[in-house]
Amino acid sequence: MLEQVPDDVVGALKKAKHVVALTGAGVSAESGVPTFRDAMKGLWAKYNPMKLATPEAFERDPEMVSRWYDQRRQDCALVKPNPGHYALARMENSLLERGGAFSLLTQNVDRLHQQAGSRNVVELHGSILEWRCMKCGMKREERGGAFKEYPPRCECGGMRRPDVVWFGEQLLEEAIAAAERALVRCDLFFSIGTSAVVQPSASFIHVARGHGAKTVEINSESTPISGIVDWSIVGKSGEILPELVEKAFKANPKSQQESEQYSR
Ligand code: BJW
Ligand code: ZN
Repeated sequence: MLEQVPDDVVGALKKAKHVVALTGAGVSAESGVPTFRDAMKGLWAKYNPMKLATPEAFERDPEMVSRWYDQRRQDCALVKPNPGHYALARMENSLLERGGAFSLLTQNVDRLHQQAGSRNVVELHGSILEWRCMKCGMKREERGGAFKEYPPRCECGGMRRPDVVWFGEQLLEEAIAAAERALVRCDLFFSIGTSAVVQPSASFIHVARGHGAKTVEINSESTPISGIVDWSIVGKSGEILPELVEKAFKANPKSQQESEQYSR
């Protein structure tokens, strides 16, 4: 296969102590999950996701918005993690094995990172699998078939909504705090498969850079941060990440030596 990862990036990962990866919809694209901006296909083609992912849209038309989310929730149950997800899980394990640290900050709501084995995952925008009652706050994971009514109702009679973060809503305080802690400590920051325009995640790269981290972008297209990062790799995360992780952590005598050197 064509080699796409610059040696410098492999070198940076080999010597990194604390890595942060910020991921977006592009990482799940090769699993068959439409990216956010591609999500309005077929039946939903006439809707604008920027307008649908808002509290105002739910208030105006809870039936339609909850149907859209329920369709996406059920689609998530049909897909599997791809090589990019697995490579990130391997990156975490390999870093932990040599005494390093890894934090995965994801904007994705599909839980595919956890399914692939990633452990230290911060769900910045919540999860589409969790639905919460807007009246009593009861939250429950939903893995079954389609809801019987839209919007689904709680036992208390309240309307239930997906436990995701919509435009104009605050991210969970714990998520922001966990992201901040990781960003100020990391020495290598990856932005992977995200259009890098939705705040506050879009500003994470500046925090990491401001604290001295080297930065890498992996994206199939260029984005507003492509000119800012130390290395921009244009390509599919499902191809780039396995190549990168294989090269940085392969268990050959040389890398064994390097990891011993590192732990001294
Ligand atoms: C591949 C690939 C492959 C494809 N391999 N790559 C400051 C200035 C201006 C505005 C604001 C601001 N601060 C806050 C705001 C408002 C707003 C915002 O950012 N607006 C911008 C649009 C300007 N932010 C918020 O409201 C946030 N809240 C907040 O900050 O609260 C405080 C506050 C509020 C209001 C004002 C000021 C302060 C909340 C944001 C919540 C976002 N929620 C969503 C929906 C979640 C539920 C759902 O899924 O429906 O999250 S929106 C949507 O965008 C979703 C995504 O997680 C998020 C990011 O999208 P992502 O992941 O980047 O996906 P795409 O589709 O955009 O891009 C995919 C990328 O992958 C592309 O680049 C492809 O090239 C690439 N790709 N295949 C590698 N195989
Ligand atoms: Zn309730």
